[in-house]
Amino acid sequence: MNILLLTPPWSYFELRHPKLKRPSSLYVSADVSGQGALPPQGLLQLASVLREAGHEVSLLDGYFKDIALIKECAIVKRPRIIGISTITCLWKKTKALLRELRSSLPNSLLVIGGPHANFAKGNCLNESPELDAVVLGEGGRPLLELTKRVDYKLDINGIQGVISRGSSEEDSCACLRSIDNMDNIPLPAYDMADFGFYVPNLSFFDKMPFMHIFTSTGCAKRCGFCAIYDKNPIRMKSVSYLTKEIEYLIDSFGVRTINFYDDYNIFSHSPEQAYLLCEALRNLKKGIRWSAYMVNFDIERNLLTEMKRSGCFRLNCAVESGVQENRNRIRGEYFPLEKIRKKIREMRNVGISTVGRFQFGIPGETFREALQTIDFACSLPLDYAYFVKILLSPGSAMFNSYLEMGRINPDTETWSAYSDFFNPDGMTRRELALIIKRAYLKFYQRPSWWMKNIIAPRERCLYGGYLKRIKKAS
Ligand code: B12
Repeated sequence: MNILLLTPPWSYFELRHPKLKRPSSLYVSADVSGQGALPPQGLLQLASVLREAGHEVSLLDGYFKDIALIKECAIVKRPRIIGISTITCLWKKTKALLRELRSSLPNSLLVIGGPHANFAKGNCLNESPELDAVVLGEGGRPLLELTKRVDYKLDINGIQGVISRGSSEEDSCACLRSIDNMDNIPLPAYDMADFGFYVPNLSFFDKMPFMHIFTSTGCAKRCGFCAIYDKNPIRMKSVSYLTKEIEYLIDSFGVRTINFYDDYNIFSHSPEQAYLLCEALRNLKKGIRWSAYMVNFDIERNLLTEMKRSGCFRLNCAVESGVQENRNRIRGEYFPLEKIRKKIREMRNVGISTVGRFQFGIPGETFREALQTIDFACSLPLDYAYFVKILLSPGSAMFNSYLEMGRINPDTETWSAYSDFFNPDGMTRRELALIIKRAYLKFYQRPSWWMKNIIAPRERCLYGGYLKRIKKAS
């Protein structure tokens, strides 16, 4: 069967300035330089599952494209099923896309999945009359079942994990977990990603080409701001699977740098497996460079040394807050701040550079506490830091608590990508905006930081490479 997988049209510019006119493509450079744009891993995974089952799959990422172009591609392909991966801040755009697709392809089955589907569930069908079904949770198995039913012209109602016009939300939501063993799913369809088009965030940037990869699905943590892995336990890819995936990326696409993108990944979850992965990466002898997110600071120095030896150049550390109580609230665990300091020092001592992530606007956090966090960030031996308004994903505990306090407008269309939609309870919105500016100024204005990072020859060469890469993408 002919299936088209899409993301709605998007760019960071439009997400930041929804009322302004779409910029010209010259803007791509400015656009990606902030956050980086990466191929949609969810769709790459679904594409490989569908292809393995014998379907003909095409993939189109809406990054820097418009509805007209996407519609044109869809008309050329005439797919039987169109699957769209969407997030809450792009739901309005997705509805407009669905309208256009329906008008020109009346016989295609229109399906959505991804974070917004999991959050809004059956409401998506109420809000978009053109939509046929909403796939919840891990999409592979339900989507395969859906294609089978369409193939055999059977009723699509009553599929586990799929809400359709004729099946109730309760029946469909019983199980959102469709992957039992990560090793049983085929490698993501990396051949469908345009390696020349995407640029990673500066904090993962090194030698190009680059790809981000996931070591797991689900999560073992329950962080207050995240709703994604709400009901699903963690399932890890095995070391041999990961090694095969990385080797495939290197051999087939010339990849030289990877980032382990899951927040809570193999290095946080399973030190034994992490040692084995480092050994396997070293044995590959392909000189791969890698970075990772680091959530768990209870990591042995020996493992850090092994990580460095296997190519790790940077760890992106989720410090979150410099006030112990607020950190505990966000992470749902107690880990002493002073131990975090010690671990970051160890990372640097073994030669891994570090980025600290800090979030402001945690429920109850005061302006004075936020200032304490800035001081804490500046006192850590970090190479870089980034400071954001807490990235509340719709449906998370902290999001719901702000909603209950009446501090979030219940109209979903006002929920922007940059957490501009909530009024914090411990400080004013103005103070929250001010604190972010102040944090960046204070962290990056220190002469010691400039001496270390800008004047050092290796970093100078890295920034130069990054600017060149962005220019090429545009
Ligand atoms: C990687 C990532 C990015 C990358 C790549 C995004 C991309 N195009 O895929 C970059 C850096 C570009 C990015 C940018 C942004 N991101 Co982002 N990103 C993530 C992250 C960390 C992982 C997503 C991922 O690849 N997961 C791995 C894959 C395998 O899983 P998956 O995508 O969930 O897909 C599975 C299922 O969801 C389902 N599925 C997904 N799509 C579909 C479609 C169909 C048809 C079906 C049947 C099933 C299905 O099946 C898949 C396989 O099991 C998530 C957080 C998270 N932990 O999920 C945030 C997240 C998705 N991002 C988010 C946001 C807000 C953004 C930005 C707006 C920037 C920002 N302010 O943070 C932009 C918007 C860009 C965009 N259009 O997506 C939010 C979305 C919140 C929401 N509910 O709407 C999340 C959830 C983070 C958060 N704050 O909670 N992001």
